[in-house]
Amino acid sequence: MKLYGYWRSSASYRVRIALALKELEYEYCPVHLLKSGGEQKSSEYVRLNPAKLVPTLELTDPNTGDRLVLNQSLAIIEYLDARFPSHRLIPEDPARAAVVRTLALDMAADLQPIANLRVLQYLTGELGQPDETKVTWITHWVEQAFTAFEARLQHTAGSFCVGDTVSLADVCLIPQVYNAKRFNVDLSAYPRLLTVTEALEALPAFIAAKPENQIDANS
Ligand SMILES: N[C@@H](CCC(=O)N[C@@H](CS)C(=O)NCC(=O)O)C(=O)O
Repeated sequence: MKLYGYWRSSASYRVRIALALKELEYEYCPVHLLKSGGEQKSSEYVRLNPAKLVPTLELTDPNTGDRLVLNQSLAIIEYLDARFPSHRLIPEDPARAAVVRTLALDMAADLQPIANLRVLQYLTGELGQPDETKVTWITHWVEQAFTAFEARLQHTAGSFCVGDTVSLADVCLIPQVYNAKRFNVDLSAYPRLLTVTEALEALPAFIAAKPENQIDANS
């Protein structure tokens, strides 16, 4: 298996956590999002993902022997969860699965895309906004998303986001906390979220997947 990603990409970070939780071996292929105007836009990478976004997972389908090229972190994680059910990230119970997906989508669908690199580059580039606007923008959307997440956790959390089992919700939360900290967003208004984060950050799979622990860190 090959994972094309970038150390600071939250969508890549999600897939790294899932792979680590399932103890799957893979080759990590860095795609630098800033160098040379962004390697995600190179013709070589666009053949893997026409959306010009990381991550991409490349692997062989065990049933057909065909090469599979998967995009969209949540689609990748759902695939891994179905194929390698050793540590289920999406519970089998439909109601519990819906709760897990709700929290996961709060982070991966509603928050991450509006703080993505190309959105921020458009703000400060084409729209001519100063760098401070970028920080104001990120802080505003993180606060909206984390306020709702904190309220949800009051009903769902145990040691982790949903009860005491690590799920897709946790896999999606941690990369957004990393991003929020990177932009110095004050997280003191979200005590439950911080408690869950602390518990998750101590787990070996989450440590292995950390941006700082990747071969392309600080590149
Ligand atoms: N919904 C996609 C989002 C992927 C995405 O936004 N990737 C970002 C990094 S987290 C990216 O490649 N950004 C490059 C850019 O904005 O040019 C997924 O979950 O895989």
